[in-house]
Amino acid sequence: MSSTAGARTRPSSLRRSATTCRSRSSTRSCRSSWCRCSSSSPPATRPRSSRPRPAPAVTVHVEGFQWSWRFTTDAGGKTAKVVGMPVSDYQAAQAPELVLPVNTQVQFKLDADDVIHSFWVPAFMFKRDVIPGISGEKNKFEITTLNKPGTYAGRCAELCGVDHSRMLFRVKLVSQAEFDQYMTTQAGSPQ
Ligand SMILES: [Cu+2]
Repeated sequence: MSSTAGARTRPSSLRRSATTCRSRSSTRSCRSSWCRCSSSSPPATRPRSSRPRPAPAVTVHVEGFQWSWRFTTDAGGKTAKVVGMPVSDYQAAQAPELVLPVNTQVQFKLDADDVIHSFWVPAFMFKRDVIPGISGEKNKFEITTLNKPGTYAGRCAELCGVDHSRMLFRVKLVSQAEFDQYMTTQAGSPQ
């Protein structure tokens, strides 16, 4: 019992150095003092962050202006454009509508030429400022859309001028088949 207890109390570094390399035919990799090849663990894999990320299925170029939005959607080699007009709360049904598929990775690129706006969809729990001088190539983010079809309200969250409150828009989430149909019918014909 005493010999077993003694082995248990040895420092882990000593246990490692006392064992021999069982998993490698060459001792070349054992020259480094940090080598722990005796543990028979596989070689380190590439860090997760270095793996290429899949391209988003849909890209939306969002342009804020006084006082509405322009949405340019690219998906599957097709492009659809929506140009909005300022609307009041009681005209919300006429607000520009951004159509997206449910449960899909979407990249938003944000641009503005006049003043700072803020793109906000409360149901997505995300908003981001749209800033003149910072292009959409730098000011961008990705989300996965909700997995629930429906129409979700959007608005500007930055006081940007006298008609700021009229910068309403809608995000309509539809099935992938409906989205494909939308892109086919809307491509090249701005609303
Ligand atoms: Cu605003």
